[in-house]
Amino acid sequence: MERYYQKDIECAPYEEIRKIQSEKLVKQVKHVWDNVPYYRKKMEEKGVTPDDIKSVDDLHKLPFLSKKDLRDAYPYGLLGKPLKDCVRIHSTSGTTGKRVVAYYTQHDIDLWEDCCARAIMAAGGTDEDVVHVAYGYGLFTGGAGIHGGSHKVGSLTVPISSGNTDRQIMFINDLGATILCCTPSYAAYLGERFKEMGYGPDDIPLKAGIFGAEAWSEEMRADIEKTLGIKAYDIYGLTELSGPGVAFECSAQDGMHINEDHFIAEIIDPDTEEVLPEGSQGELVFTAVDKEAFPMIRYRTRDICKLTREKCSCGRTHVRMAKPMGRSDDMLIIRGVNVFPSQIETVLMNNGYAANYQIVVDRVNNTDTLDVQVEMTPEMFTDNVGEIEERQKKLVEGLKSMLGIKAKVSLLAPKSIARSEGKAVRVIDKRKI
Ligand code: DLL
Repeated sequence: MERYYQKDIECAPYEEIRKIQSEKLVKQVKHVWDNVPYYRKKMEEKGVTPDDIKSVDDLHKLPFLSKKDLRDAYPYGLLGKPLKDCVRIHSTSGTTGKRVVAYYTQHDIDLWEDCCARAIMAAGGTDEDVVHVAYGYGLFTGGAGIHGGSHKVGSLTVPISSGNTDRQIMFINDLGATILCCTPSYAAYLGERFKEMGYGPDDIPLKAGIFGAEAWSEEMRADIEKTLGIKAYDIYGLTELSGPGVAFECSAQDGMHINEDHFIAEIIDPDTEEVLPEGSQGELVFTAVDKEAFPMIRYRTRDICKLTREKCSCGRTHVRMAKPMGRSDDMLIIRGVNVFPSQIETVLMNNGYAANYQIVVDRVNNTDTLDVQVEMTPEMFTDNVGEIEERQKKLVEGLKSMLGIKAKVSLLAPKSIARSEGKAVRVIDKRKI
């Protein structure tokens, strides 16, 4: 049995977790009713009062919160505590419209860092580890959250932030970093750079990686694990709910345990808003039952995934979420067919390509076009036209069978697509421009 950070709670029987959630939910609903006029109005409009909420079974009676509510209530409309009790903000990296600004009391920071500490422990971290935090620091939650979690575990924390890849490599080597934390696309880039510099997996001190903040495929995991010689763990979270650590992977690497003592998860049909049974694919909705300053109730994440309560070999009992397929707003509709970038990534990686690709969507003569541009790896790079055509044909067929529609494939020379230090931009949709 591996070490647990908070075994009592992480391995508690379902009934116990449900009891904790119910007690906290009742309190939290009362808290927002009393302190967040914006949400109270939403409850009144739906004809529900705190008296109607007696347990988790009543959750469905409460109104949803959406990104639109966050925009409408910007900047202070959803605050659950006076500003004098808040100690920090973080914000999303959204490029359009107003950013989401999330507030934290010291209590909120503590519970968030606790969640991140659980994630680090679940990835095998201890106070003997050197945790290299290459998520961005600043308004983004990645750096600060993992940093706080690493302190709680007692690991030596390296707050390097993102960027300056060669310096990252020097620090990893010189300090003997054992756990790398960054986006999966940046981990892939670090792997590529290590390889170019002549390091094989056995020459790199890292043993584990905690990667999240964007969708990544199982194929990409295998690739990163092989290049860096590590076990790669997924971590999920969003600014509205605190940041990383809402859910994390354990040694089973088979779905992410949601920290259910703090967050109640539901899956809904994004169109009808109906709650779906366990195992169904739909939009993930969270209720944060402990957060004081920014108390999200039934927050619609727009992330599409599934939940399972099947027993996990690690012993943890908290519900697991599958890797999100992507956000409902990342989903492309091409000639009427739903396409997730992660499906394209799977085809590319199954054919031996690395995750250096871009998806360009356009509309020509009223018809949507899909152009998948992918770099050849240095090993496959050639100027033999016949060979390139053969490769392109294979990818076109693979994409057709995965997506059901025809895509154009462009094979590019190695290093022609810009590398990302944070969340990778994979899709260029020219139809919206
Ligand atoms: O990305 C928080 C985070 C930082 C998570 C570091 C993990 C590691 P936001 O910038 O608010 O917060 O973006 C949240 O990113 O709704 C998902 O769409 C996506 N996302 C986060 N983690 C994963 C993951 C941070 N493991 C949005 N897999 C979420 C897929 C993820 N998508």
